[in-house]
Amino acid sequence: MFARTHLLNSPYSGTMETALASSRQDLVASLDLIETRLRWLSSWTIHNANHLRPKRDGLKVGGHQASCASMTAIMAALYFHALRPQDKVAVKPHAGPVLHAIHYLLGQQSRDQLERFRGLGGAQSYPSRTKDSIPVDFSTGSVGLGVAVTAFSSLVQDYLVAHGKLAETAAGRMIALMGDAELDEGNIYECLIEGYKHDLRNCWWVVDYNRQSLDATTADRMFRRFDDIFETCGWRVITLKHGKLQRATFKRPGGKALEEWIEHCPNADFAALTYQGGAAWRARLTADIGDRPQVAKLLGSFADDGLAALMTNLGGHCVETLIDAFDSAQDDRPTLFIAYTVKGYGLPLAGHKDNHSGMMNPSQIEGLRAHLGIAEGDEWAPWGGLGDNAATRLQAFVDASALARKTAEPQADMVPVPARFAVPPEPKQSTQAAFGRILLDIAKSGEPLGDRIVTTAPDVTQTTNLGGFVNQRGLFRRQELADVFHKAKIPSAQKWAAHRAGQHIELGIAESNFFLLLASLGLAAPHFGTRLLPVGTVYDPFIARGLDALNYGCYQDSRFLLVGTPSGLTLAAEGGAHQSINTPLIGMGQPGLTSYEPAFADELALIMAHAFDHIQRPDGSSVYLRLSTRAIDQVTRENDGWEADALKGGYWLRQPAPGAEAAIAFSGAVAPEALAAWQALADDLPALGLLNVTSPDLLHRDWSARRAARWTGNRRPPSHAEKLLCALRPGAGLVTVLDGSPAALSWLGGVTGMRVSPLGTDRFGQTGDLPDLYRTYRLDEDAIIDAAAELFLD
Ligand SMILES: Cc1ncc(C[n+]2csc(CCOP(=O)(O)OP(=O)(O)O)c2C)c(N)n1
Ligand SMILES: [Mg+2]
Repeated sequence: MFARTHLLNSPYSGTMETALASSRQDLVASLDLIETRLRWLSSWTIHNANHLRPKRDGLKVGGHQASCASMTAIMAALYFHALRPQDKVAVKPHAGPVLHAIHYLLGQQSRDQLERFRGLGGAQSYPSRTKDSIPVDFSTGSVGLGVAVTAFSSLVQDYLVAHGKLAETAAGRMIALMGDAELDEGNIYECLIEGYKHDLRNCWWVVDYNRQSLDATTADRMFRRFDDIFETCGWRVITLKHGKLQRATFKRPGGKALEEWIEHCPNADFAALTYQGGAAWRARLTADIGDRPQVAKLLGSFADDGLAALMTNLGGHCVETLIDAFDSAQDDRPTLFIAYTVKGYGLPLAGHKDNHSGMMNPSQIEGLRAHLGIAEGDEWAPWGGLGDNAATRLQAFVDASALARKTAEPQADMVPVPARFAVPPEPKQSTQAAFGRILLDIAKSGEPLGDRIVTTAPDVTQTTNLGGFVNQRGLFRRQELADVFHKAKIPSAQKWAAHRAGQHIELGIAESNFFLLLASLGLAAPHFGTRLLPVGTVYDPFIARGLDALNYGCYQDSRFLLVGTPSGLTLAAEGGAHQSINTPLIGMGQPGLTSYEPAFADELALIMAHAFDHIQRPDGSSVYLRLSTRAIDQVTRENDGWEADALKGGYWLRQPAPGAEAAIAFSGAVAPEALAAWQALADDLPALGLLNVTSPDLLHRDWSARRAARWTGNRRPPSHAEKLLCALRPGAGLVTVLDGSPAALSWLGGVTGMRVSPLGTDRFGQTGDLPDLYRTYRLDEDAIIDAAAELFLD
């Protein structure tokens, strides 16, 4: 009876599959065989990379056979039973080879790729969206992030459903397959809290609960605590502690005592006994509970191997238990499956506390091969060790799976971006104010662009000037939320009503969540077929708090616009912890992110129009704008000749005369000081140039690519920095200045071989007003003049 119900509910109710798995027994048998194949192929892939492939560098190749074997049953049951085409999975990084093995069985991964596992151009160590040839829904690697990102993708999916861009029926489950040590990562709990606030749904996290981390076995004290934490946050917790065999045995005379013994067995003891095997289990159980006649009889009914198999028959290795658990959670409630497992299950490494990086030696893998009946030379055969009939049947089974029917990721249309945005007209303004104004204009414009922008901020919506956009477009929530203050007619500049059509996703102060949400929003196009244009604002210094999550988003080639504001010493009265110093270097050093630090509103308008286009282009990237609340006098332009250069990273705000022997190069909010110093020096140095560097990042990248091109045969024209600086005479002097790390600009001296006097901040800030701070940290006009003088003193 169960089998019928199961098949009706199953995504595999196609005729072929029904014929193949006409009974639950068939389904279980197929999944069991697939589990074995996954365990073998993942082990062999790692073995090949470490022991068979020639090595040139003496370095460890690595791979995690024990972490893989821990999850093979979970992944077999998930991928070939529970998964639907619309579901997306983040795979525990160290189970990457299992994912490759799954696609190998499906004929979607080549042997060549597996043979080059962890080699150049081969299957990646950890699943990678951008580098792997198989479909990967989420990259993983930095533990914890791949888990939490699924919650945010579920929120993005809800956003698209609410905005009519995705049918409710097309909504999938966002699934994380996670290691238990990932539960130690703080970002998991930040995400749980945010998920609860947003009424998270359609999310499954499956914990491979092997109670081992990298270093050792994990703390017994956490037993049941995870249930409490997740249930408090609205999750259903399903614990898969025992497999079918264990549950059946517990019902036999003496079984209750055995169950209780397991219940109280410390993690480390359980792991050690697992490693030692059947005889050790028997000795220990006999010593602890063997004085009870029924227990003695029960133990006596198992041979040593059988006893070892019984004791490790945990829920996460029992396909039947797994499919029942997955089948029981068919609504949209977020669900945590705690699947008890043994790290290294079915391998000689099982349970050893050092098995994380442990690997089977050649004779051990040979033993496993023989045990599985795989003929020598057949190691790569997808169904090696199985008879022809079984192989054909299993191939048909996997070919009929939802995974096999999963289509390639959709290509989303580009959202048209106006050629330019109106420049806010105020003669004196800050880049942050201009940013808010430009976004407000977009919100009011009725352009398609405005409908696709989604804004978010970690509790700094108002102080980063997103308020105008939010007032226009509202907050997003699946359930409407009234603005109590507005209803009560209490005056407030900020409307805070939430509804399904809202376009701002409110977040608490957790920058890791902020970056993970940006990463998820920025993957809406490939994940769900609708492009969203995420705009996230954060205080510039607190970018550092979410740096790994930012890196994670960029690594997946997610596309968003990040605005760090306010920044630098211009947060004067806020004090040293709020004054960002090294973010210009983060902007330069982060792949997948192009950073700009505009000084004037018209530069910002130009760069924003470019950015909304750039984040949509296949060869584009995410964009980071470092802005400021410092209102400065805007410059008047004679023409728009500066624009093209500004988009390349810099332009001459004051063109040097031919053969000039010096220039000042600045970025961002120190423009007034740079201009004043230029003016003051003009009498003595009439040829002096003033270079406005809008993007140290672009200038540097272009320059180093040009250098590299010479050796890689991809010739490219002289870099923009070279073109700009060759306006000066060879050996000229350069004063560089920005409100941040001086290293962001001082490298410019190397471009054509110039002497440099670098100014910037390289120590913690403090409270003060801006004149005091700029004087103290030597960013004022006098400092620039002194730095220029220094160039000529020697
Ligand atoms: C953020 C981060 N810190 C450290 C590591 C190194 N590391 C890799 S796996 C691991 C422990 C994994 O344990 P668990 O999640 O339980 O997975 P298992 O291999 O036991 O299944 C650690 C510390 C990492 N990948 N990411
Ligand atoms: Mg573990």
